[in-house]
Amino acid sequence: MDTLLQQINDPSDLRRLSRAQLPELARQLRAFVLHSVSRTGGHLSSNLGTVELTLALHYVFNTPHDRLVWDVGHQTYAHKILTGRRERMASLRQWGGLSGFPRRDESPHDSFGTAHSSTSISAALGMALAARQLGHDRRVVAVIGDGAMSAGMAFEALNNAGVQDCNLLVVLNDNDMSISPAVGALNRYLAQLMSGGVYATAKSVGKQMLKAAPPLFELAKRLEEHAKGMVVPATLFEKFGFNYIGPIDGHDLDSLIPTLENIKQLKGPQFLHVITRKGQGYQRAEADPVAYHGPGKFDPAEGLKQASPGKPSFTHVFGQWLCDMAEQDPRLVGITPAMREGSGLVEFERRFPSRYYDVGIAEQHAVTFAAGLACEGLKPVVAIYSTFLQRAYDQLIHDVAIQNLPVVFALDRAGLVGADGATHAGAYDIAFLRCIPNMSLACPADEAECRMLLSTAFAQDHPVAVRYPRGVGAGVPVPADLRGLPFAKGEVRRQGRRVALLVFGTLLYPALAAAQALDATVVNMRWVKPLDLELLQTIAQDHAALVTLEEGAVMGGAGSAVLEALQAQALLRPVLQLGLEDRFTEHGDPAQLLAMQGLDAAGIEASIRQRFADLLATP
Ligand SMILES: Cc1ncc(C[n+]2csc(CCOP(=O)(O)OP(=O)(O)O)c2C)c(N)n1
Repeated sequence: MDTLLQQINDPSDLRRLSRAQLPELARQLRAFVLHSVSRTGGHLSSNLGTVELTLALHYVFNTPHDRLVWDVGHQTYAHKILTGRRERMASLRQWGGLSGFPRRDESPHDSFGTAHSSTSISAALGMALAARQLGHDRRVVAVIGDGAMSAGMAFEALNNAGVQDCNLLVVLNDNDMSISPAVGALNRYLAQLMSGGVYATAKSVGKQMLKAAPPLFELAKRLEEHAKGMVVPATLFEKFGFNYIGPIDGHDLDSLIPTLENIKQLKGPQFLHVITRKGQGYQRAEADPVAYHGPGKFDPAEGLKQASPGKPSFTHVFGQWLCDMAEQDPRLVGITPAMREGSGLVEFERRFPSRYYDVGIAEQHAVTFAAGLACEGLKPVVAIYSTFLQRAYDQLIHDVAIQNLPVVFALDRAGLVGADGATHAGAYDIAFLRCIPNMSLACPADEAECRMLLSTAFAQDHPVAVRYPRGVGAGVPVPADLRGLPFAKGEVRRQGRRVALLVFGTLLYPALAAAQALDATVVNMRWVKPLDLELLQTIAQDHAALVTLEEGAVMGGAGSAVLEALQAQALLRPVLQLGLEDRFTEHGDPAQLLAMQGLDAAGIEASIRQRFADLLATP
C-alpha cells in the first residue's frame, strides 16, 4: 500500500487530503527529505525547517496558478517532492539531474529561478503587479529567510511593495540563523518581536482562527492586533505599508493553515512572520544546524563523520594565511558577507574577534564598508565568493577602484563549483575585473602560490583580487612564512617548442601534462592584470602559436587580455583560447564538467592538436 507521500504527485493531490491527514504527511515528507539528502548530499537544515510551511502553502494556495517564490531556493526540497519530483530527488545536484534550487525550466511550480539570496520580494512583486495589469486573479507569495532578509535588496523591494495595491504575501521564515548565526540589528529586532509572550498569544490566535466559521476575520484581526500591541505599537513591516501578522509557529499546521487561509482573503501587501527551527525533526541537525546546512552524503543513524585530513583546500590555505598575516600586521581586518564557514574565517574570528566582520548577506555593503576601512589606513581583506562579488560590481568600481584603495579581495569558488551549478559558478570575475582601472588580478596555480600571491596582494597600495577555486589543488607543500611572489610576473614552467601554453590559474597542472605529450612550452602567467608583457613578448617571439588557458569565461577573459596585448605590440601569432564556453555550465561533478569542456589534460591536448595540426606535423 502506498504511503500518503507516494500518493502526492501534484499539489492538487495534497489539496484533496483532509486536514487530519496532514501531520502524518508532514512526518513522511520530513523522513523523505532526510533520507534523500543523506544519499545525495545537499542542503539539509533549511529543508527540514520548512516542511510544514511548504505543506501549508501548497495546501492553502492554488499553486502553480498562485505563485510561490522561494528566496535563495536552498529550502525547496519539500516543494520539489510535493510537485511531482519525488522520484527524481535521487538525482539531485548531479549532471542531468534535479537542480538544488528552483528553476523555471524544471517545473511550472518553480515560478522563479534563484540561488543568490534576497530576490524573492522583488520578483514576487513583479508577478503580483503583472497579475494586476493583466487582470489575473492570482496570489503571489514570497518566502524569505531572516538571513536573506538582511540584504539591501529585500528592503528595496519592501519599500516599493508597501505602497502598491497588490496581492502580495511575504512570509518571513525566521529561524534565527543564516548559514552561521544570524547577525545585525534586524536579527535583534526580530528576536524582540518574538519575545514577551507575543509568540504564545499569536499561536492561540491561529487556533481561534481554526475554530472560527469562515472567515470571521475581523475577530481574528482584532486578536492579532491585540497580540501585536503587547510588544510594539507597530512593527517595522507595518511602517513599510504591510499588514504584519505573527509571529506564528511554523511547525504547527494548526496555526499555519488557518492563518494562511485568512490572509488569502485579504487585499494589499501582507507580511506573515513564521518561526521555524533549522534542522527540525533530526536531532543532530537541530543541535548543529551549521554543520548540517550543506552536508555531503552521510548515514542518518551515525551523523556526519569527521573528515580525514587530506590535502588542504584553497579555502583552508586562505584562512591560515589570514590568521598569519593578521598576527604580523595589526591593520588587517577580515570581512565576510555571511560566509564565515564557506570562506574559511572560523579560526580568524576565534583568534581576532575584534577584527572580524560578518556583515550579513550584504555583498554591496561589504565592499563599500571595506573601502571606508581602507580610507582610514586599515588593510581590509574581503573574503567573497567570485559569484557573490557580482552583486557588488558598482561598489568595486565606484567606491574602491576609482579611489584606488588598497582592499584585498580573496575570491573563493573561482571557476566551476560543481553541484551548485551555474548560479554559483565563478565564471566571470576575470572578465569583469580586468577592465577596471587600478585593479589587479592574480590567479595562483596551486596552494603554495595562493598563499604567496595573497601576501603579494596585501603588500600593494591598490586593490588586488586573488582568485582560487573550490576544493583542493595539486597538493604542493605550502610555505609557512609570508613571503610573496613578484608583482605581475609569470614564470616559464616547461620549455618546449613551436606551441606555448599561457596558463592562468590551476589549469597549469593539466596543461603541463598535455604539454608533455606535445613538447610544448608552458608558462604560468600568475597575473591576468597586469599581464607580464615582457614575458609575453619573449614567448610570442619564440613560438609559432600560442594557447591561453583559464577556468573562466573565454569571452573577455585572460585569453582576450593576451590577444589585446599582442595586437598592441603588433606581435601577430595564432592564438587558441581555451576556457569556459559561452553558455552556463549546469550542476555536476566538477572534474567531469571540466572534462566535458575539454579542460582536462586529454581535452587540452586534443584541442591543440586539432587547431595546430599542420604546425605539430612539421618536424
Ligand atoms: C547573494 C548571496 N550571498 C550569499 C549566499 C549564500 N547563502 C546561501 S543560504 C544563506 C543563508 C540564508 O539564510 P536564511 O535566509 O535565513 O535561510 P536559512 O538557511 O536560515 O533557512 C547564505 C548566506 C547566497 N545564496 N546569495
